[in-house]
Amino acid sequence: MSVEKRPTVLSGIQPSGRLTIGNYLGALKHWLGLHDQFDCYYMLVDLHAITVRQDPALLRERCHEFLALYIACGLDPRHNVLFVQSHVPQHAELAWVLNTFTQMGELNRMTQFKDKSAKHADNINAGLFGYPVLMAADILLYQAERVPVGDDQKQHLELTRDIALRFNNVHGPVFTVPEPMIPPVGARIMGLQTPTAKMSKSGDAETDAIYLLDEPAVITRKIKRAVTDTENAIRFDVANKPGVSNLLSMLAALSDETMPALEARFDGKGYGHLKGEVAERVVALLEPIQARYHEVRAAPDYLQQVLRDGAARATKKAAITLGRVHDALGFIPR
Ligand code: ATP
Ligand code: LTN
Repeated sequence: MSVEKRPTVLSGIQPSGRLTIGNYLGALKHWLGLHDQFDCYYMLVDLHAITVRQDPALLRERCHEFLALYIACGLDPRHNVLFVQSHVPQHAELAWVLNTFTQMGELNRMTQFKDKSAKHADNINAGLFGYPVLMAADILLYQAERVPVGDDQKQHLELTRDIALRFNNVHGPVFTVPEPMIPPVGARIMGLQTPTAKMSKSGDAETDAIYLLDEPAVITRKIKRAVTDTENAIRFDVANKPGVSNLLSMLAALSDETMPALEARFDGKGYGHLKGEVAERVVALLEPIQARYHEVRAAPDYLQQVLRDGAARATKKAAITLGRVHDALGFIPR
């Protein structure tokens, strides 16, 4: 296959809070290695992050931190386009157009909107409501075939597909209709203290999440204190044993062992055993990532160069699609 004809993959993470093991197992991990088959675009979605109020200095700091973590996790900027959403003005421009192809009723049904507006009741802004339209613009601008995300983004992906099909029905085949790539295990890691709710990077409870930059001793302590149940039987049963099932899911995602194999291996063992093994695996995964992170983070000029290159490469592709969209709509060419 010639290099120009390779299909495109795109994904993004909001630079809010701190990256968690959930973000890694549900999304980031699956971005690695795709560049062999796809043209890969990975973003820091700062335009999305400001739908919740952010401290400006902290937002800037986090963008650098997340970029360094992308690289430390194994995303090589020579093989992946790494960029910041706000550096490519076409995202906001296409979102405006796609707003006119999205119904209020569709946006009203989005569970992330419902969750976030309950959490930020004092600031239910129009950006929060239109969030999925901007996400559709992110994806459709690059004609992405595949979008590797965690389970919580499935509904947004379905809406993106509907918007693309609707535009194409009116104006001809301008957009590629994307497919989600949701991993079979690890797509929904739950909180350690509240295993009935998704582990979140901007949650309030420090002990609910494992952050990629947590010290090994902190990781081990958090896992040892994770909520389980009183039955003392290790089996995967989300409805009745959410805490134990979450630990098993993490282990399955970390070890590539199947759930039946894990259940058999832990048959008759105690929760302490399971927690010990999960902690060991998480620490072994994160130690080299953290070491590499500190190296990369200490090279601000390099990070700046990565972002400059990424923005230039992304803009090139985005401008082509936006030109086609404007042409299809009947806008006079500049
Ligand atoms: P926030 O808490 O700040 O809203 P988040 O932790 O949900 O953020 P996002 O930036 O919304 O993180 O998501 C980045 C990627 O990580 C998405 O692909 C999302 O599906 C995935 N992801 C987020 N949380 C989890 C989780 N607990 N388990 C698996 N994947 C997750
Ligand atoms: N909405 C996503 C982040 C996101 C994204 C995207 C993911 C914004 N644009 C494009 C994949 C593709 C989230 O909240 N996790």
